[in-house]
Amino acid sequence: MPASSTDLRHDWARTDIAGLFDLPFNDLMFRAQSLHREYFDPNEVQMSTLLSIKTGGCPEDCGYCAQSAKFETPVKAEKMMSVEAVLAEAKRARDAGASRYCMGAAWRNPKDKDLDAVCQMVEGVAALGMETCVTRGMLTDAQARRLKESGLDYYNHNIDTSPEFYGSVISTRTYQDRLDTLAHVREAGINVCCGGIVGMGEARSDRIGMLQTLANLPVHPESVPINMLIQTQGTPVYGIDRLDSLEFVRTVAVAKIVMPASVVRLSAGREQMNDETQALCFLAGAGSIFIGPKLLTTKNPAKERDDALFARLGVRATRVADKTPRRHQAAE
Ligand code: SAM
Ligand code: DTB
Ligand code: SF4
Repeated sequence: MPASSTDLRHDWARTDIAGLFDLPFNDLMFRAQSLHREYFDPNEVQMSTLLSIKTGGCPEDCGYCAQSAKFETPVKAEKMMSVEAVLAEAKRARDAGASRYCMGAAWRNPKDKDLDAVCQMVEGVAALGMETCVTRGMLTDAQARRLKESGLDYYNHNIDTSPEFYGSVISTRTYQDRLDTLAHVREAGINVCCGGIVGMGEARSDRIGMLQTLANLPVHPESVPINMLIQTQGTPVYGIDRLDSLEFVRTVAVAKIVMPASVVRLSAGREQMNDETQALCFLAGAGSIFIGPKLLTTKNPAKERDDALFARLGVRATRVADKTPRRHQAAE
């Protein structure tokens, strides 16, 4: 077990991770929170805001996603937003307290012309004093280098689930394609944001497999989003049984234990969670959330609800000046 920053592991066996999931809940929470405190201020939460810069019409078939052109969903394809419109939204998000702006596009892999516009958005958002994050599908090494040159801080690209379950959710790109993109991002010197999605009917063994893949990457992702499935009519996973909220909290806690220096993000699904479940996620070591009324295409809690929750919990926003994960990977 990692006991300190000098001890980050990359050789997790599935049985080790299964043993963590099986711990009595109180022991699991104690372990996760104790490790979290070694690396982070336990009462600070980093806040990002998302914007969909190119919505819908995506050629991929991710079975959870309302933006895939393969499914009949309420989300319709739109053109890419202009650089000016994106920067106006980013300024609003900064003024509402977000320290990072994440721009998402429903592309399989972008054309060079589109990448030019994304680079201008990154430069403009950075000039507003915010960290930048982009998520827009697969990247070649040259594209990753180009984004790095524009000043991009983070690239989000999730492995989503275990290698075995992956094929029942997505058929248009492979697990290896995703790992290749992550390697290009890492090699370009961009911080990696990589996690997954739970509540799609996967087994606990798949949640274990997903966390094993993440924790055994050569360098842990700096940011690890754990998304609770938001169900949208028309997607293949619509109507599936909701994952037990304590199993979701366990997943957050185990992610923290296997990657203690990473920022685990309580990502999609907060709108459907009560305050108590969110509080347990913070106790389990979640150190980051999305704020603002919308994720990409779905609802996120309103500012008033989040403000009330943070006040009840005594949670503060991480200041931009404190943005670098403390001691991250220092001993690797
Ligand atoms: N199109 C890009 C891609 O897939 O790389 C970026 C955007 S995609 C929306 C980013 C991640 O959001 C997905 O990998 C998935 O983990 C998560 N996500 C997408 N739809 C979701 C949903 N309905 N509920 C929860 N998480 C979701
Ligand atoms: C991530 O892991 N979750 C965010 C972000 N990365 C891009 C996206 C959540 C999307 C939820 C569904 C929607 O709003 O369309
Ligand atoms: Fe496209 Fe991303 Fe949705 Fe998959 S998750 S269908 S790649 S927008």
